[in-house]
Amino acid sequence: MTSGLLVKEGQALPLFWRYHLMAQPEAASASPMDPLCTASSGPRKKRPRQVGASMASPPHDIKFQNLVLFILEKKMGTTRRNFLMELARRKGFRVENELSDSVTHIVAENNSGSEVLEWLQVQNIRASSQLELLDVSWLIESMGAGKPVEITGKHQLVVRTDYSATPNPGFQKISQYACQRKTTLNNYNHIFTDAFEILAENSEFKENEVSYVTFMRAASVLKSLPFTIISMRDTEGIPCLGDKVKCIIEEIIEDGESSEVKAVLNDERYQSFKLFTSVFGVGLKTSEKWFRMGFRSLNKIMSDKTLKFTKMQKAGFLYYEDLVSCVTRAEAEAVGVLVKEAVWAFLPDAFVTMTGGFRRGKKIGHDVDFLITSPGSAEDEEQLLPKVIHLWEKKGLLLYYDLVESTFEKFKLPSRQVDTLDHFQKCFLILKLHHQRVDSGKSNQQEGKTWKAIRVDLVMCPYENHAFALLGWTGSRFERDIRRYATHERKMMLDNHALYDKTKRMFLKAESEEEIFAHLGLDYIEPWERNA
Ligand code: DCT
Ligand code: MG
Repeated sequence: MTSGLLVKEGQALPLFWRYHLMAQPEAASASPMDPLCTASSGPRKKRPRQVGASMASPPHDIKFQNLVLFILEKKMGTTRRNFLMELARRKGFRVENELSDSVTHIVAENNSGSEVLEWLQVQNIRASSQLELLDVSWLIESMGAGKPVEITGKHQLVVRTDYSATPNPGFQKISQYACQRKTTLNNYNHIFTDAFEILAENSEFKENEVSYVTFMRAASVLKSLPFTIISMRDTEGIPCLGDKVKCIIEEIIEDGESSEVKAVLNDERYQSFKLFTSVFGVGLKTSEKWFRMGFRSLNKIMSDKTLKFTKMQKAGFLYYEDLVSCVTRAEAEAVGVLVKEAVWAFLPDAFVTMTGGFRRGKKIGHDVDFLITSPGSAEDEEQLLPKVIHLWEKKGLLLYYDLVESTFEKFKLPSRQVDTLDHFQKCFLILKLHHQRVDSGKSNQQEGKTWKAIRVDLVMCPYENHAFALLGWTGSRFERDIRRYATHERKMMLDNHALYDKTKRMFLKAESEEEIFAHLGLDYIEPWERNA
């Protein structure tokens, strides 16, 4: 990293700066404002929100032409950033609203150099070695001095560059977002990810969202690693691994297991919730109720005359054995044939895509998910699922269904919730899959029973939303992280229906998943690399 101020000559100025320089406005009088925002003079009046401070405020003379500053909003906040930008401009500094090639100095607060570099990487910007990464103290001192002060070590943000010392050569910065990592089913860290998934599940049972997210993110990032963690040094530079998570990794490295995971697996509440939620239609609320009532086994629950079950739970108990035994790929393909036959009988031009875990290349799943869309009329679309259900009912293939009507509204902004269900018309089913459709002769077939009950989800979406629906229904943690990325890194809102750009105040259309990634400035990740 260089020290001292950099001179970059011959670079074209952005248009609005050229305008400012040509206009030669009078410098605004620099008021003795407190750059640390500590002084207050009387009650604070609410000022109208500034959209891009330089546009809203009068232009100022640039005294230091060779410096182009960019102030990072991350961890600083919009208000303080706007305030510092305005003040620096009044003092004659050139401060850019947006990060561009002309920027020579990035000023950040409460960020390490590595964090700034990570942010730049998320923006798809390569930091040149000439770019100064500076703490806000340098800007404050410079504004106080009325000129750029000399950059010393205390101003420069430290970047950890000793990656070559880690035992994983070719080590690259790993993003905190699953949508910037490739995660295949080739998991080199099962011993850790299994542990974190159990801890995450236990947190979910306790409705502890923070702890759930912590363990899921840890499991997710470890699944993306192209090597097995064998020592704590291997965890250096990997995001999403907090102190608690690292303690557990260390214990597993040393003892081969985690005492916390062992305790969870032996915990009566965890065991009961695991058992109860394995029944289709039973969620956390019902599990809690049954656990409090003292139930510990499904047999006792099923034979209890005082309990009332929903239609879904009744089906869950009735087909329990089939539903807990995983769906194989061969079974999923056979269901696919049934779905296509039925759909195409009514809408020959419909597109039927198997989504969920099977699209990501998984060999087994708990259900089979399908997305259906058609370039035809909305009425045809609306009628399709009821017709398919009716057909299967007539053929005796329908063991259970719940048709949920669409609540989709075309211009509704995408949801901020990362885990809410979408508004498309959908049907949750249990289908009877006859064995002749799959490879028969399986050992666990019940005597004389020629079929297996399979959970199937069908989702019907308008043609213009199908790329978003496909991305959403292909799923895994990847889906949550791409939405989080859109919100925090791109000021966009993404859900299963649409992508909305808050800066441009417009919906961004996409015909394919590739286009959605492109809108977000992300490299495309194939479905089988989304097993985050
Ligand atoms: N999905 C969604 N909104 C939700 C829940 C799920 O958009 N609230 C999407 C994301 C994943 C996809 O649906 C399929 O969900 P599951 O079948 O539960 O997951 P899976 O990855 O297919 O796992 P499994 O192999 O167990 O079926
Ligand atoms: Mg699924």
